[in-house]
Amino acid sequence: MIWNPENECMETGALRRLQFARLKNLVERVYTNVPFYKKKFDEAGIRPADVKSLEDLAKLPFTSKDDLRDTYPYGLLAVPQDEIVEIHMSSGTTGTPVVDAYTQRDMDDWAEGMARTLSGAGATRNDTIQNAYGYGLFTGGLGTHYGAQRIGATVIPVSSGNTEKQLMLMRDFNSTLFTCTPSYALYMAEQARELGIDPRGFHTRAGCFGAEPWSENMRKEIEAAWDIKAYDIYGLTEITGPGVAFECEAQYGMHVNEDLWFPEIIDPATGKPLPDGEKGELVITTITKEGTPLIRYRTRDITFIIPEACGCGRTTRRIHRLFGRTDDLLIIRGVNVFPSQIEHALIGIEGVDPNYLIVVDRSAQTHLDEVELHVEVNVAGFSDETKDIERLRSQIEATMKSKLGIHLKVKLVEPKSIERSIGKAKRVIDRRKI
Ligand code: DLL
Repeated sequence: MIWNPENECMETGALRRLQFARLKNLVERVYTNVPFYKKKFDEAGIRPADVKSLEDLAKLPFTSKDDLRDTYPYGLLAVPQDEIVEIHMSSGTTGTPVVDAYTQRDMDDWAEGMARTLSGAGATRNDTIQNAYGYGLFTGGLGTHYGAQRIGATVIPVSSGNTEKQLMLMRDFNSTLFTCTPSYALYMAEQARELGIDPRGFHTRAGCFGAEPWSENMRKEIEAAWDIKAYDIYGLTEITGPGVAFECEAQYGMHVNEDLWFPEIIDPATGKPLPDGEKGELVITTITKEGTPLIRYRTRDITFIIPEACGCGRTTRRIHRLFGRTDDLLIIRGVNVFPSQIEHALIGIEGVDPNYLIVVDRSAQTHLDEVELHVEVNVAGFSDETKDIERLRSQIEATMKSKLGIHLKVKLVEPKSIERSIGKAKRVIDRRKI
């Protein structure tokens, strides 16, 4: 279902004109109201009047996560504080958190983005949406909540965790859609089976999963475990939250709500814009945002814009499933590896589950980086025989060598011993002290 055909299916020329008008307005607002932007523009020798077309966006300076941290908490406000109705913050495991402040219009745009997202997964007012993203400062819980309310569905605000309760609610209220991180969707299915419940027996028919990297193979696993359609959804705190981009029934690429959030792809090394179809870093400009607008925000997420039009009727451009983040890139003895590539290589190896942990350390003797890949054996692959374990271990090492071109030391661990997460899964432990 298309929530807002007028905006989502707009003729491309009209969409570009709308985006340009919004961009022009944004540039003037931030130049006048935010000293941080005035300084940045002045240093770059740019005046708002120099932005004469959408292409001129490329002349504007980038904004980075460090800029957000340096201006914590309210340095990027573009409106008087009494217009702010809500704030959210990144989970920020490292350093100062980043803040997003919303006016009422920003809240409306967010609900709109999430209404489109849930509709993309087939949701209507007749659905019961069980929302297992965490509520609070994290944007997943409340963002999904606002979108579900906008479409008039019944929302169950259960938040993350408490798996047995999740299953009980799913059964008693016949939840038709559910939302959580993809890793938690798999974990919930695993827990259900352990309790003797077949997760395929619920009324659920779809789920919207995001907030962390996942793969096509993980989609297949979730779909099979629950007998549902699993849709990829994308967003980030700095740019409002979930609802920035979402998959439609084609399940290939996520439509960016680009009348609200304008996407570009750049070469992360040079900062130069790349044409559609080329992989690089996603950069977003919040063209309608009032509270904390961002110009050319470097998301550090790697993807490309799918050049072909989608068969669903939406004209908004799609980004490919994310490949990883520029800052998650592990450089192991000079070879670039993303955790998602390791996950991908693991799928299809019999006897193991794609539950893994990458432990990076630096040898005190050789000063070289050493990577140990912990892989969970599944019940079928579990054996007391040392030779069986050894065979599986060398098979994984050989697969990694052939698919990634590097030697990774593999350690097999017992079924269900890698910690499960109710939110974003932690896949990398970096013990290097550099
Ligand atoms: O994770 C917002 C969100 C909530 C998105 C619920 C989707 C669903 P942050 O905590 O600020 O916000 O983390 C944003 O998570 O820059 C990506 O690196 C990653 N991420 C989000 N969605 C996806 C996805 C929320 N579908 C960061 N695939 C982003 C891969 C994702 N990575």
